[in-house]
Amino acid sequence: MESREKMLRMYRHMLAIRQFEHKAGDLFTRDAVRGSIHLYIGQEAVAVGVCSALEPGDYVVSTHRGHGHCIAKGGRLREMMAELLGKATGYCKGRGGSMHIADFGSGILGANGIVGGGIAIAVGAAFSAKYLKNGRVSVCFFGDGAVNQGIFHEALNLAAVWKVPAIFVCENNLYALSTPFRDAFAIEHVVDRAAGYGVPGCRVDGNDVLAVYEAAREACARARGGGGPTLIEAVTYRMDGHFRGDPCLYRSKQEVEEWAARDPITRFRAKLIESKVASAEELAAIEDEVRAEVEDAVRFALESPDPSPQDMLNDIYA
Ligand SMILES: Cc1ncc(C[n+]2csc(CCOP(=O)(O)OP(=O)(O)O)c2C)c(N)n1
Ligand SMILES: [Mg+2]
Repeated sequence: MESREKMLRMYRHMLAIRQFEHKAGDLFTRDAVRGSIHLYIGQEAVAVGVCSALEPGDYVVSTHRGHGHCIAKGGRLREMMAELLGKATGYCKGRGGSMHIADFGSGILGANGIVGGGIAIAVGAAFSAKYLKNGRVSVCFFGDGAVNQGIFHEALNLAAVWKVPAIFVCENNLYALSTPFRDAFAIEHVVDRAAGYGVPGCRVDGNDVLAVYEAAREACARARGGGGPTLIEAVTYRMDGHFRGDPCLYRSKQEVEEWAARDPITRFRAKLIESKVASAEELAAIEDEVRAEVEDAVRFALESPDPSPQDMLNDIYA
């Protein structure tokens, strides 16, 4: 069993993601968000389980559904929220928005609007760790949709041949936009592809934060020990639409309800209480703290200035 402190940190991070996403969704509805957002609600256990196995210097590469990865790796809520609102105080000075948040100081190499666009970047980061012998690992998060992009094949093959310390985390949430997994794959599971690259693979319940954490810990130990990459398939479900405002006509009410009953936060909360790691009162206190942090981030973002037109041509390579 993990330490109490570690488990409570996991709970705190999962809640922070959930509450951040609810606020981001509200602000989007009020037209305060610049550009599109894809919410991570329902998948929190994947980002938190994986990032809890990482060291601060390790790298993560994220996707269009990236807020959770960023928060789990130590991204600051204020700068994230400000970036969604296109403010000068955001991580990218308001120029990137949701799908380009990066924070190199925390090892967050960036979200990606291109499906599969991060996979090769993660292999490059893993190569640098091997070359510099700095003991870091590089984690790439991507969806089931990215697995059928050519870059997945090239990047996994290269990572396996070079034996770089990369961890490929496929968040199989059963849909790529409106396309069900079953219509896009002739194999049973994403993890079946691992054998084709000669890398170990494992399939975990992506709504069980401790199961994800264990799988990531094993993959990290292998990567740091020179054993090369691992492919993890974390099976999960997005509770919201593909994007904010998606009517979700492609999935049944029954399916959505079945997955709602497997809510990763509700499950972890029950487990913490049942195994006497924390009382309901202690968890409620954490919930209040997280709510205050998220509200502070929203306030900070709303009160922040817009970028100045005078700065428009800064940071541009030409
Ligand atoms: C190369 C590319 N093709 C298509 C799109 C449009 N698009 C954005 S997200 C998405 C679905 C991605 O599904 P998945 O990888 O399973 O991630 P999920 O949205 O389920 O988290 C598509 C088709 C894109 N952004 N990039
Ligand atoms: Mg998907």
